[in-house]
Amino acid sequence: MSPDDALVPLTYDPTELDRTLPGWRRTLVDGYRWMLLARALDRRMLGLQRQGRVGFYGPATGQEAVSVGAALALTPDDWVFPGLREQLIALVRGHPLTTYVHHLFATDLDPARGRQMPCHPTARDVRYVSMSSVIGTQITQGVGCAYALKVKHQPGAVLAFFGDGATSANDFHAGLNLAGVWRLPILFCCTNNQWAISQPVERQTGVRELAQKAAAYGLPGRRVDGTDLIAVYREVRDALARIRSGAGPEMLEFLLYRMTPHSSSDDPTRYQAADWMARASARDPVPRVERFLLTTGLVTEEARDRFAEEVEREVRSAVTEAESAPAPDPASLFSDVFASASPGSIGR
Ligand SMILES: Cc1ncc(C[n+]2csc(CCOP(=O)(O)OP(=O)(O)O)c2C)c(N)n1
Ligand SMILES: [Mg+2]
Repeated sequence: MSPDDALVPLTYDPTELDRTLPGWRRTLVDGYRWMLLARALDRRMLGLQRQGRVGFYGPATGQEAVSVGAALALTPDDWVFPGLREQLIALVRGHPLTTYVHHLFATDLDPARGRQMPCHPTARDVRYVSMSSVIGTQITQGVGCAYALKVKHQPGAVLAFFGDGATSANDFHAGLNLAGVWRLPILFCCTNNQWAISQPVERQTGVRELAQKAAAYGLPGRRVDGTDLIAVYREVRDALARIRSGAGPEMLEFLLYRMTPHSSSDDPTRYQAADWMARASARDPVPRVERFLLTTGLVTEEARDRFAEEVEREVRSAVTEAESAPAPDPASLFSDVFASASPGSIGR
């Protein structure tokens, strides 16, 4: 059996989508192209990391439908507090790919000037807040932002992303608790890729579905197929509509498969079952949406090949630009850190 035969297809009826999801054709084609770009970026960056040209990389292969589906459901007023694998959201919202690649290479044109770990970008232009690597902290930070939106009567909602492992961290419980008490405009998005590095989700929690944890804090929680771009887009769009109308916070659990090592510092062959990748490939979000688009005629094979070439070119050109950019001046170490440099500091 070829991997294509094993693929679990998306089985939506286009006339039903016309009725329930206005604009879905354009959204899906755009989303598919972004997913191709993310995959090209992962391939290239993992290769560059192995060559010692990038320090660290946390791939999102297998998780692209969540980032793209969510990003396409946002408005410019919304804020994103990402986990390790949601950089694509910043790109879909308009953060330039070259700026993100400058961040990965820690050049002087990285908005954080090389002070953040690679894959932890900050994209102020699109309300995408840099994450701390400490698991779960973006949850309470997102809750703080949602609280600010509420007390200042500002429009918009917050999306806070975190993995399955983070649902066992203190910040998850503190964050959902306060959001529930204060009825804050926040959507908690759990990307359940079934692994916290080498710890499988069933050895981490006694609940059947992580979405059930939301009930403890008075929030609706729902499990969604995180490998289905249409399902993600629809669920995030609908949840945000409820949240914006003042209905209070919610949690979505996106079930998906991590299709790469945890990061460039990991070797999953030491702990994953031999059939893991075969099971994951059957639900690979990219071929799933691609096959649907080809079958419905929304994308032709020529357009698919053209997209694939274009995104490769975009990634290549961003890498070329970043590799020729200067490193940050060591004297800039304290810039933006202190109002006035302390005695003895560089660049006084
Ligand atoms: C408080 C804390 N404990 C441990 C770690 C080490 N660590 C980094 S990633 C990770 C697993 C995270 O798993 P999950 O939340 O499922 O996210 P995923 O990486 O699978 O997307 C761990 C334990 C950390 N960064 N912070
Ligand atoms: Mg995980």
